[in-house]
Amino acid sequence: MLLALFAGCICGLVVPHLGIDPSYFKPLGDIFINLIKMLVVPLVFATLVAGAAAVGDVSRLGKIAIKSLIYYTVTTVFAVSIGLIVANILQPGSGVEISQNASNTISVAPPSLLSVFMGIIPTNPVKSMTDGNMLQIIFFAVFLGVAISSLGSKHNHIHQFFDSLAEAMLKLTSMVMMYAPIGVFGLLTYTVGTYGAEVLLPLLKLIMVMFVACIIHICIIYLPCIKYSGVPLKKFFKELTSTILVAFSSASSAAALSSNLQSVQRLGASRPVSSFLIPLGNTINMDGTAIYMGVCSIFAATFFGIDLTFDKQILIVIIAMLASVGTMGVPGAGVIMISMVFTQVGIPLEAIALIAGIDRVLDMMRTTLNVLGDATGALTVSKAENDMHPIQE
Ligand code: DAS
Repeated sequence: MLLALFAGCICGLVVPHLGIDPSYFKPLGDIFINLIKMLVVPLVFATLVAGAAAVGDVSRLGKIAIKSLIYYTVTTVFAVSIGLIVANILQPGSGVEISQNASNTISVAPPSLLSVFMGIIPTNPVKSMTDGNMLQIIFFAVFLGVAISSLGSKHNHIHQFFDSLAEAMLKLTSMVMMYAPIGVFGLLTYTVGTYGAEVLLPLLKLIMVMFVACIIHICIIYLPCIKYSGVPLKKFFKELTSTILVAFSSASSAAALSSNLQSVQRLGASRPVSSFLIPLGNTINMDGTAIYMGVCSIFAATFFGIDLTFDKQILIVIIAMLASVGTMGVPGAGVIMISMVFTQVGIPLEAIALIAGIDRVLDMMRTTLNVLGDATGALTVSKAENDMHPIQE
């Protein structure tokens, strides 16, 4: 993907001097954008129904589930908010402004926050899916998942169907991501060839802003939680070194799941709590992805000259929190899900192509934060349950 980024930049700088119109390359990118649009609705629906059915009837899962969901909600809201605040201060997309009509983008006029809350309950779930109304899709998927889990073992086949559908959508996502380098090459050749090389400077700033936001989140949220759990900081990061390296290098929190589970149990988290929270957190707790969605929303809006009012930024917190719940722990999942956030607040999806070129770097950072959040959550809830064991040396 990074090679596609550099190839697209070089090609974008060269083709205008050869008398070639850069817009000849745009269809390569439009195919990528349309493939992403194709994935979002079925991927979110299937993974959320399967995820909600896995969590099951919250009353049955008792205090652990409620404490876990409170921890995940609070830390994810903080994550998006930190991403938005840092990006508003550092302005990663400033320097080059492409007005929407110039980029021929199709943008959705964002609804007001009140109409979003009033409209979250779908009157026709099928219409919600054909309209791509992500909040209504998420609302219906979560309720359907909990309903499926309450049907009991007699209807396990329904749960298995949605699990299989979620797996199939994951496979389709990885197939679409195989085309991504071509799409990124086409869109970057068109973008750089049309707007010039200065369009790339904000990308480097975007990586820096993401890094700063992640460090702030660790210091403000995770360090106090680790201290509360009674685990020494040095021991925590030493024990999680292998998990961090797996997450950073693979950009997949699913790949780091088993290492993360072993690490938190060695750090004293109880088996019942850790074996519930780590897999659940791996599925629905993605603080790094939430930060990424906040930071990239400000980057894309600034880049395309869109004014994100306070109302719209509150909407981004809600959508990004829900979108991060639906993001799977595989490479590149976040760049697909961010289209939900962009669509809902009127940011052109073409911004995804710019971000996709450096997404691997952003993915490595956000995935590392995702697994750190899962480990911290398991230790925090274990401590809250008074169920911590001695640290294994
Ligand atoms: N790479 C995903 C993960 O494994 C996160 C993302 O793409 O946002 O957690």
